[in-house]
Amino acid sequence: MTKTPGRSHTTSTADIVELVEVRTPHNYHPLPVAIAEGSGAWVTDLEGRRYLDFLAAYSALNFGHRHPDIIAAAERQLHRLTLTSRAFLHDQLGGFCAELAELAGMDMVLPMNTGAEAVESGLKVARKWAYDVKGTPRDQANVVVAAENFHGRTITLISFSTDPLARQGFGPYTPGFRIVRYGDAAALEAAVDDETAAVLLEPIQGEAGVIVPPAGYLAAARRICTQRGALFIADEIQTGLGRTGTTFACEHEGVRPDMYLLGKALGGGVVPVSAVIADRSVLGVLHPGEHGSTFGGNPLACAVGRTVVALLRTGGYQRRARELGAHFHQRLRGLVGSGLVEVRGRGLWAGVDVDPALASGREVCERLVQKGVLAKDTHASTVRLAPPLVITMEEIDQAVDALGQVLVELALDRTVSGSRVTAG
Ligand code: PXG
Repeated sequence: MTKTPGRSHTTSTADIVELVEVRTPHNYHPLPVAIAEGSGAWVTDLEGRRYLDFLAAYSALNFGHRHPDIIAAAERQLHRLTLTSRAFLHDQLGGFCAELAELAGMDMVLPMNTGAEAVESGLKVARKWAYDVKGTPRDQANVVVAAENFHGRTITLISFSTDPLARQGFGPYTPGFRIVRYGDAAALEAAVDDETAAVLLEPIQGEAGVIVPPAGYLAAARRICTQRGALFIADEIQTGLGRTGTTFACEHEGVRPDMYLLGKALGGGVVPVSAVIADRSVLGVLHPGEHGSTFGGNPLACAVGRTVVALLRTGGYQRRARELGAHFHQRLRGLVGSGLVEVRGRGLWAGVDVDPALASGREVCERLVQKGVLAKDTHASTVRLAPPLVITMEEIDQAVDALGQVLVELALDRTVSGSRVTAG
């Protein structure tokens, strides 16, 4: 008897793989691990196998799976009120926006849901600011962005992507963007003109492979924006909220942007929560009807977001990322020359380049799964490592040891297959 996909009772990873294959478009290529439970830095699959989560949902799980404070806040709010729309007020909105604004040292917060929405919102605000405040002629504003950027998947955001996979086949594209080489302050300076509303940058480029710009780049971007009267927008959706060892990655260069974009970890791994943070002189350009979202700033999101802000106010997560991050990077650098060709990153965040002669990033991730470690490849030979900030030193060692073993085994397999070829 043939099974009807979607009607069978799904119990095993194999069932889930089959069902997902048939019932969702193939816009992802997930590793074949079906997670059933998570706690802290650990997840358990449907068959009861345990894994260290070294992806942490691309940093959306900075506080780990089901952090007790975040779950308690969500549960409390679930029993009180979950949604009002922005047609009315509720008792979590003001507190969330005030507390998050204070954490960032800015005046105001525009709450949204996903990262892409925060970026779109930030770009709309920047254009409106250019016309209303800067005096840019109507519809003439431009925004300068970096090559290899990742800011999300909407038509406008992929319009200024340089990744053909993200972009091709989705035109026509939104005009008004200029792309310059990331990390090149002179190129940035040359691209900014009188009609530039904003410069939009990731302080460290995440999806590009955890690319850390040269020292002084963010400070130079700040200076250029100040001199030319353009807004400096920092997309801290992946870099922010503790990951790199500070609340915001811009802090590493003592830079205060005009606008922070946050998402991912702001939702505590529970709900999608994103935000645009800026001073009143910038966010004050929005008036009723000009922008919004049904779910943006909903009570559940705000209650969770307030708990995330409270956790960050302790400074403990930033400290963990800094201190454990130093150990993490030291250990990873020890593998350079033994299967890795480069290690980049900051805090508890690393992009490691696997020797392409040895294996692909995907192959390394597949083997790491067998050793109980979850990580994800990008751009053929890079593996991203970003454990929850609640990870321990011992767990870091366990994962790096597993990576070391995988690299040794791959080298051994190559030698064996190489000698077979020679022998044959
Ligand atoms: N900005 C940055 C720097 C990001 O890394 C976004 C914006 C968009 O966020 P949303 O919430 O709209 O995905 C990101 C997202 C994926 C995926 O599955 C996305 C990211 C990283 C890895 C995978 O599309 N980053």
